Amino acid sequence: MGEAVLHESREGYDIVTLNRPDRLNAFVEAIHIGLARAFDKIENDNNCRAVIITGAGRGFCAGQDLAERDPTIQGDRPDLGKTLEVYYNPMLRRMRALPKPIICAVNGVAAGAGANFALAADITIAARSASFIQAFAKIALIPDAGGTYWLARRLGAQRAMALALTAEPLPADKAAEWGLIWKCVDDADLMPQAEALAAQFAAGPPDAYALTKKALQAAEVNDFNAQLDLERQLQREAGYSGDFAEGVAAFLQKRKADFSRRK
Ligand code: T3D
Repeated sequence: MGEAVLHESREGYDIVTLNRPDRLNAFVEAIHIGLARAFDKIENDNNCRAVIITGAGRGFCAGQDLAERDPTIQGDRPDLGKTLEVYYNPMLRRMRALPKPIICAVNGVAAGAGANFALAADITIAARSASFIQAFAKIALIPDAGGTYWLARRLGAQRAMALALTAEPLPADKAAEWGLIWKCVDDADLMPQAEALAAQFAAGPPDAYALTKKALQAAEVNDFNAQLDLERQLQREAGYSGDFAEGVAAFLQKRKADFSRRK
């Protein structure tokens, strides 16, 4: 059996691939451990300035591997709160806190926690053949892995509730039309577009990206005045970063900005 998570470094960005294609990359402990290892490296590597997460084979991720929840093996009253707190939630918190853009390239079906893992990326792009399924109701669970948070914020009450209660697949093009993800592209264009975006971020201003991520996350809870105060504080940091001076100089000199140096 190969590695459950593949991790490659490219010029300025990393690609992390869930790799259990025969199980549609369903989550098992080895995937959680592989993702945690990948993030250990990504968080500490200044050469990695953006991340792509994708899946091997025809699926992106089918959520929790249900073979691990077989009631004849693990008992019929498992503590799922514990598995979320030990395995899923730490990873989702790390993704949100990472001061680098995360692009999720959804190559096929994304179901259960797999769908919501995809939605936790900063930018989610999906292949036209992909779909998003809040599969939980079919096995008598609620959407987890951040699903209730993203559905309620991005879709509005009716669409969020209907997807959660019916477990109907949402095709990628409709997910983009509804604003659940950024865009849907032809299957053959998925990785080229994700990599072009990652390369763009790798050449962009890292501090501005980190501060933008922080500002937009805070906007989910702040009122207008608090957000204006935060923008003032973060823009001050952006101005001090040195990249602003380079960006303005490049504009005035009609050349491409060079954000390659770090502070
Ligand atoms: O437990 C906790 O810690 C709490 C956290 C819970 C989080 C969750 O994610 S709960 C939700 C779990 N996921 C699901 O309920 C989805 C189950 N899968 C499906 O409904 C379907 O497989 C799909 C709609 C995703 C795709 O359907 P299809 O027809 O394209 O593929 P398939 O034939 O169903 O799947 C291909 C193989 O993958 C198949 O195995 P086989 O027959 O070739 O040996 C199938 O059993 C396997 N597979 C797919 N999903 C899972 C899975 N095996 C284990 N666990 C899965 N989740």
